[in-house]
Amino acid sequence: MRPFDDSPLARDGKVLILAYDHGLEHGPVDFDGLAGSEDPARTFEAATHPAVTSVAVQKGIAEAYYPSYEESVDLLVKLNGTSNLWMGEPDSAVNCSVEYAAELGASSVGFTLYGGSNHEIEMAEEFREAQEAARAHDLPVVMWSYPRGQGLKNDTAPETIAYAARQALELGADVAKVKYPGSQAAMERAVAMAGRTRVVMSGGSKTTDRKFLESVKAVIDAGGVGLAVGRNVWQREDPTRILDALEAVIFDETGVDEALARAE
Ligand code: FBP
Repeated sequence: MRPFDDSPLARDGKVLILAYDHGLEHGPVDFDGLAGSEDPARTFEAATHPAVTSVAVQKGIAEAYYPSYEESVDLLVKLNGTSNLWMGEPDSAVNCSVEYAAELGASSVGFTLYGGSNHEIEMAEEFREAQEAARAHDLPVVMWSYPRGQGLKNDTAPETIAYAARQALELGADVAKVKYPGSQAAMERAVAMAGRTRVVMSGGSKTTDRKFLESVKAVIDAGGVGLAVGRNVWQREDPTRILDALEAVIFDETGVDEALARAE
């Protein structure tokens, strides 16, 4: 029994996760361009936008801020994560148990798998524990499926992203969060490989409204169910505008021009 459809992680089968684990994964550099963006409360406020189905944070931010937003925001707790200070082969420490995520109020959990890393075996074994515990708690699992490591030349090549999506299906994730492979056709292949696991795109670094929305539109047209996005929302001066446009493209399936017009 897979818990995705009944979960607040999805609305009408679509997903818009607002990711805010960058302070750990990238460090303070991600907050440099916009004063105030280092304040988690600002992103929780953005997550009260009706388009956002869930906010994804690490345990410490969930502990400190979620009690103020329990009524207005749905919580995804990221179970593993590593700082950018780590210089080894890609790996991710398990920082939170599924049990504790549930206690914090999470209605879903997230887990990074670096397929192709020299640490893939240990990470997959850790994922197995998390996925089975999540099943016991009826919590959907989102896999940040990010192939990377010394043997991998191009981590967004179409075949790599198709493999990332397949890995998520094979290992029991409900949602595969993958990088954009560069075209709608490549995303269609990833969606086909993922079978009954839903596919969402990972936002990436900040770009123009139009370029960003075009990639989101290609994902929806390819059969993806949405997006897990961070910087392209909370690094903007006004996160509401881009969330209005994302709501149009993801939930109303409009074109990019109409979405941009709605965000005026
Ligand atoms: P963005 O939309 O800002 O790319 O965020 C998505 C995300 O997966 C975050 O959850 C995570 O912190 C970050 O990207 C990791 O990106 P990478 O490992 O590629 O630097």
